This record gives sequence, C-alpha cells and structure tokens, in this order.
Amino acid sequence: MIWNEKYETMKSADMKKHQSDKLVNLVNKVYDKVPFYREKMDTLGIKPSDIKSISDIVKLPFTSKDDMREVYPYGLLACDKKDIVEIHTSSGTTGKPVVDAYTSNDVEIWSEVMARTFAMGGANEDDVVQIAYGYGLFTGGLGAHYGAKKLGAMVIPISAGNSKRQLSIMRDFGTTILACTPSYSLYIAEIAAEEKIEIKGLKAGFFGAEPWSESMRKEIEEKLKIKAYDIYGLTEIIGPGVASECECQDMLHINEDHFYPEIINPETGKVLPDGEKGELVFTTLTKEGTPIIRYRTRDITYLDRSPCKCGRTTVRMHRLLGRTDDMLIIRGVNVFPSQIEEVLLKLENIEPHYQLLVSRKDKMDFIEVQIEMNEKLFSDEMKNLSQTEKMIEQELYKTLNIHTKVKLVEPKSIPRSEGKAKRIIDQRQI
Ligand code: DLL
Repeated sequence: MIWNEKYETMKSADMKKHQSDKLVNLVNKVYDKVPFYREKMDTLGIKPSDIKSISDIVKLPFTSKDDMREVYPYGLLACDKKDIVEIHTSSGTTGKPVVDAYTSNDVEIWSEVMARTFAMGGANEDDVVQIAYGYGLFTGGLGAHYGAKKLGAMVIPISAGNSKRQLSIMRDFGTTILACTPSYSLYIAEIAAEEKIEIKGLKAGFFGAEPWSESMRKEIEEKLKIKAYDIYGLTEIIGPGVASECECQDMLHINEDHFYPEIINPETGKVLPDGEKGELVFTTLTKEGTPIIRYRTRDITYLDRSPCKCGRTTVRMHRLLGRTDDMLIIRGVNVFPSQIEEVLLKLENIEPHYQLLVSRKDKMDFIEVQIEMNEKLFSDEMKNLSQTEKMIEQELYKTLNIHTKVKLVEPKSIPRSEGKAKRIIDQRQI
C-alpha cells in the first residue's frame, strides 16, 4: 500500500515546483527568525530574494554538526518557544548534543513519514507493532510510535532492553512487526534460541539507526523468519522517517517532499551528479521548530532517480556505504567497517557479532578483527582455529587490500547491544 499517493507518486516536475515553493518560504522564514542563518547568508552576500527555485539551493551555506552545537540549546528555533511541543536530542557522547525541537505540525509530519515507512514494508492497521527502539530523547522509540499509531496499528511501546520480556510480550500479544536496531534484533533472536522459544507470527522488521550490511539482513531474515527493511533518519532532520525501503528492498525512498537531498564531494563541497558517491546533505523543507538548511550528515551514499517497481516516484538512496567520520585510514588505505561486516557474515560457523580493535604501534596502524565462533566451531576440537583465522584474514584482504589480524573468540564473549552497536574500539588516541 502506498500511504500518500499524492506525494509518493508525484511527477518530477510537480515535485520540483513543490520543493521550490517550500524552499522560498523556508529561506524567508529563517532569514527573518534565526540570526544564525541570517548571519551566515549575510557573510556570503545572499538575500532571500536570490532564492527563486530549488536549483538555487546551491547558493545557500551548509550547516554542520558543530554549527548546531554552538547554538545549543535554542539557537536554531524558527518559532516562538511556546509553540514547541516536544524536543529530542542526539546522545551527546562526543560533545554537546544537537537539538531537534518540534511544533505540533512537525510531530504530525513525523507521524506521516513514519506511517509511510511502515506502509512501505507492507504494514497496516491489522498489525501489532512492538517498538523496541529506546524511548526518551533518542528519536527511535517515539518516531516509530507516532508512525505506527498514525497507521492505525496496535502499538506495544516496550522500548529497548529486557530481551526475555520482549519475547514473552511478543508471544502473548501476537506481535507481527518488530522495530529496533538490527543488532538488537539479532540479540533477541539469540535469547529466543537459548530459551528455546520459537518466534511465530512476526512478518516484518523495521531496522535502522546503525550501519548494517546485506549479509546481516539475510542473517536476521533467517533467524526471525521475517522480511527486514532498512530505515534511515537522523535527529538533526527529524529522526527516523527520512528514507526507507519498499518491498523491493534494494534502495531507500527519500521523503523528498519534506527532506531535500543532495550529494556533495566532502572535500570540495561541490554537488555531485546522481549515481556518484559522496556525502549526503539534507534541507528540511517543511519543518517549523528547528528547520535545517543543507545539513552535512557525514553519511555516504548515492542517489538514484530511475523508476522503482513499487510505483513510487520519489528519489532513492543506496543503503549507507559508511560515514566520513567512521572511515578508518589504515596505512593509507580507506576501510569502512561495513566492508568488513559484509565479508565476515558470508562465512560459515561464525556468529554475526564482531568488534574491530584499532591500534597503533611504531607509528603503524593495525586492525584486529574479533569475531565470535558459533558453538559448533567452538566445540569441534578437530578444527585448527588458527587455520580458520588465516582463511578469514585472506578473505578480508581480498576486499580491503590490507592485512588484518583475525581473532576468533568464544561464543557470547562480545558485548551485545540493546541500542546502537559499538563495533569500533579505537585505541590510537589512548
Ligand atoms: O538513529 C534515527 C533513527 C532511529 C533512524 C531509528 C532509524 C531508526 P541519530 O541517533 O541522530 O538518529 O543517528 C543518526 O545514525 O547519521 C547514520 O549515520 C546512522 N543511521 C541511521 N539510520 C541508519 C541506517 C537515528 N538505516 C545516524 N543505516 C545517521 C546506517 C544509519 N546508518
């Protein structure tokens, strides 16, 4: 089912007109109401009247995470504080958090784009949606909550954690849809196997908030016997609901009537043509509380405007290929953790639980890839572990072109996560 036929199947020329109208309004509004944007535009010598259509967006300045932190907490408000009905923030583990402030209309938009997300994966009002993303300042829990409610489904707002309870609630209430991070869905599957609980009746899962590979999707689909959909979003823009996969499960449709995407070269800031990989940039066309102009996400992907079999016409993005700040440079070679995951999860007798330990010795960088064996490999004393480790090192070399050290570790020895998984331990700064 297409939730919003009008916008999700809009002709390209009509979408451009819609985006142009919204952009002109937005620029006038922020110039008037947000000193931060007015100063940035004045520095570049740009007036709101210079922006006449969506193609003029390239004249506008970028906004970075640091910009947002500098004006914490209320510096980006484009409306009266009394009109804000809810706030969310990023975790703030690497500095001051960034703030997303929503008017009631913004919450309505958020519900709408998340309802589209669930509908894209075949969910409807008959479904029972278990939301195991964290509730609170993190946008995952409440974003999914608003969308599932708007869809008319029954919501189980269980939040993240307490995995045994997740399973009993799932069984007792007949959950059909699971929403959580991909790593947490595997943890739930693992607890089910341990407790010998058969997961029945789930049909789909909506997973995002952290990187995951195609191999991880296969693993989740097999273990939970569901269809697993990739959903993407970020606090600065609205939370989840920015882009998501349809039944084709190959690319993510961007809700471009609300969030205008561009791909830029991260070094030069120049806009790249469709199909070329670069940094994803978003402008919120309709947000009232904290609208953002040309936000540099640091996420790497490319755009595709070819028609999708599902009938939607919205521009699509490839699932994330990495982040500009997640990229490890090891002895001059760029390495993305997702490339490592893709290789590991295709191998037999290992679990989808791994960690990358990055260290520096004598001015040389090294990666140690720690990955769990499954019970079979662990108990099979005839196998020579170091041979298996060498084999995995060779497989990784074929993809990465650098040597890594692989260490097979005992089953269940790598920490599990209920929210975003922490895959990289970088000891180079210590
Ligand atoms: O993670 C919002 C969200 C919640 C998305 C639930 C999907 C589901 P933040 O905490 O601000 O917001 O983190 C945003 O997470 O810039 C990406 O680097 C990463 N990310 C989000 N979705 C995906 C995904 C939420 N599907 C940052 N695949 C983003 C890979 C993702 N990375």
